[in-house]
Amino acid sequence: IPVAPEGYKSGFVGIIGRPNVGKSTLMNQMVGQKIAITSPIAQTTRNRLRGILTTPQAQFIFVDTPGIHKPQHKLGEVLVRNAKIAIDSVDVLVFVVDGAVDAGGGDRFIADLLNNTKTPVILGLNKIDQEPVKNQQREYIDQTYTELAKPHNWQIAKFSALTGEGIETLEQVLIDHLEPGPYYYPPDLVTDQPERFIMGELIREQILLLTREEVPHSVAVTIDVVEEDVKITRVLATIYVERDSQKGILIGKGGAMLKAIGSAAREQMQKLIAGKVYLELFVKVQPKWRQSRLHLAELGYRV
Ligand code: GDP
Ligand code: K
Ligand code: MG
Repeated sequence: IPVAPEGYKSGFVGIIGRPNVGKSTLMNQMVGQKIAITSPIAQTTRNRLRGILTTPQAQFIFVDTPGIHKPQHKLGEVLVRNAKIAIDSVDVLVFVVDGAVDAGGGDRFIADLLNNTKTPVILGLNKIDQEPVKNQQREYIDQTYTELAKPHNWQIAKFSALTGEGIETLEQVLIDHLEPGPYYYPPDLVTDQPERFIMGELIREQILLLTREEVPHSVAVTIDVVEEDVKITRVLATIYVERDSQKGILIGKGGAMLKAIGSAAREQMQKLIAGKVYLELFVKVQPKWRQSRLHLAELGYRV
């Protein structure tokens, strides 16, 4: 890693918020490349994922997180505990909210979590490109977020993570909160995750988008082979499900669903590697305990 120029700034930017407010979309927009998968489905993001933006002035390491919601069970408590750790371990936070709808209990729950942190918070009012839902007035919506921010003295930044509107301003606001520091990552790197991990995620994204709620979120994907040839990169991947019925849905009539998943994922992968991809998908049924081992391995644990 090269030595950063005199006065160079760097630091970690945590992206938090309710599910589906656009955290992963924001990270992709900031780094200028799709590294985190996004979908209208909650719990699309499973792991903490870092996205790196290196500009002549600063290096930002964005930390995308799974959405925070009020815990209804033990696993939820773990999520909240992890979120708290994430909150305290970054230099600045973007608390993303959905600007197409008024502030709700979910946002206030997170605001309360932020009560005791020393980390500076920017309230990121996202989706300004979108028409307000539920016939609400934009002025009214904005007012509810002004009130959310007020007791904490949070600065508000308005933007669209989807179109990029307002993103440069957000970048400026963030720079002001960074201290002088080194390059934490090589300047040309956009994520801390290996390409293989993102490839698996791109397949999982298409499964979420195309099968919707029919295949549970527990589906796991492994990338088994990546062979780079001069003209094409050959990728073999396995999708693990828990039941035969789920395998049936994934494969579809005459293999139509798997074909659709494969061709959409392949297109995304071609963008990722900027080259041609040949993708072959396999579907395997595996009982839950085997899957959870797989999942742990995916998260970097030794199993
Ligand atoms: P996350 O769960 O907070 O990571 O949210 P995602 O990034 O997965 O986005 C959830 C949904 O909101 C997806 O369908 C996105 O396309 C959509 N979305 C995110 N940002 C924007 C935005 O600025 N404008 C609009 N119209 N949609 C957005
Ligand atoms: K989502
Ligand atoms: Mg996400």
